[in-house]
Amino acid sequence: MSLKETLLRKIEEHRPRTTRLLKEYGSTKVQETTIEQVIGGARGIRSLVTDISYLDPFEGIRFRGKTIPETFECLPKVPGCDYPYVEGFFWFLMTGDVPTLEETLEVVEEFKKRRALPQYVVDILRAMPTDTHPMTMFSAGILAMQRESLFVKRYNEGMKKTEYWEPMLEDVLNLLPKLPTLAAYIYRMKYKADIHIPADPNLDFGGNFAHQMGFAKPYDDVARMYFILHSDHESGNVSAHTTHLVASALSDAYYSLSAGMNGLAGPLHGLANQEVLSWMMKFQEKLGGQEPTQELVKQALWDTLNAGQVIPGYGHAVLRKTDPRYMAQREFCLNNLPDYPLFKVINMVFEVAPGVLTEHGKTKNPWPNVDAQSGVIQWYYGLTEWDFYTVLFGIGRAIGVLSNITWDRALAYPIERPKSLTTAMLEEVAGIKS
Ligand code: AMX
Repeated sequence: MSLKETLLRKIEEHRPRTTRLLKEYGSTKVQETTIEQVIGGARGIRSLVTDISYLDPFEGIRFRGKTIPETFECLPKVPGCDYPYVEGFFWFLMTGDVPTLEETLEVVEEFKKRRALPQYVVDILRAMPTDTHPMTMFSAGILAMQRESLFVKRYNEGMKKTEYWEPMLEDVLNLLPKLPTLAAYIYRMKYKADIHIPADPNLDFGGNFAHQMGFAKPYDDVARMYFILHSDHESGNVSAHTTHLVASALSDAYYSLSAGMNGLAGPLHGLANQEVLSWMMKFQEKLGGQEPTQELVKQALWDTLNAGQVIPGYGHAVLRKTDPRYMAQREFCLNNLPDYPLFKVINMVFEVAPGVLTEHGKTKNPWPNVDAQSGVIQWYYGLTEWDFYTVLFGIGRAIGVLSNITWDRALAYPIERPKSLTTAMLEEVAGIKS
């Protein structure tokens, strides 16, 4: 069965569950909402549904019910490589089924056919000022391709609501394979003397990305690991939620993903991996050749906090323990770059920062998140232009959020519209007399 046929079967099985919940249990209470949640960025308000991933505060992420190690273990691997095909992972996120090698290779071939970047996108990128942030270029490149949307075409022709997911899937299948090509073009144009490397028809999503970026093995595995780890973190994070929100207006995949990427570009979200590296470099500069010690790391962390800044790569809105995505990357580092000095400093921060943050007393989670560990791997393999790191995150995140918006249309989730209150109304709820 093809991906689309499998998905159709899954969707038809799933629809009655959503319909039943709505019809028979629509007025059942999920939770009470507090003033703290209303003012505090909707933190913890249970108002989104996704079956693609679930984030437990203590265990961390599960993709379609599987932990990170289980996910890496179960999926078909690229021959001679340690990590699975991104294409197989995409099938898994979309359908909830672990694909066979044959099914995986079907997606690999489909993606190859669709990965070329239109010339007008190249022209747009080239027209942007050279100091434009790579995330701005990435988002603009995605948005520029909106004219290709089949969802818009079919919508304008008039289609039934139950069919919405089909052209959404088609848009997703056209857009996702172009993202590594778009990213590699931006990278080579900005940082590698504008010399570009043509795609290799024999390579998969991760392998071809490494090739077009100009990085030798095992960077292909780094890319596969990175994209899978960053793909999804349930629906409430800024990039996933934004993509879902924009798509809820029946905006197509291009509009929605571009918007999600703009949210990812913020320093409290995806840009944190760039901030971690920049913090590390400033710290090393301050050391002026001295060997880093726990005392010096502690002092630098306090200097950051006392300057009113956050420690990048630490804390999380949902997680209350070390992010398993951090641990998966740490394991990669222990296997591949155990003696690398920057990795050693990162480990020192890992030993010291939770204590400092606990003593500081503000953050609810003093443990590292995914971003604390990802930059060092890129740096080690020669990708030192940290402005680019969030683009890597963006390619990965697209796999999850594009799967989610396909399901959003399949299950006919409505336009999103939470209700707001005035401060005076909240004061009234609280019983405050003016
Ligand atoms: N360093 C210093 N202070 C921190 C902190 C950190 N790493 N993490 C949280 N705090 C502070 C908050 O700024 C807040 O202070 P305030 O009361 O003065 O406003 C207080 O602790 C309580 O915050 P919280 O409830 O623990 O976190 P949150 O849900 O509001 O925010 C996050 C979560 C990730 C934005 C925050 O922990 C942070 O800013 N971390 C550093 C940036 C970072 O690593 N972001 C990446 C997150 C993962 C991702 O999305 N890629």
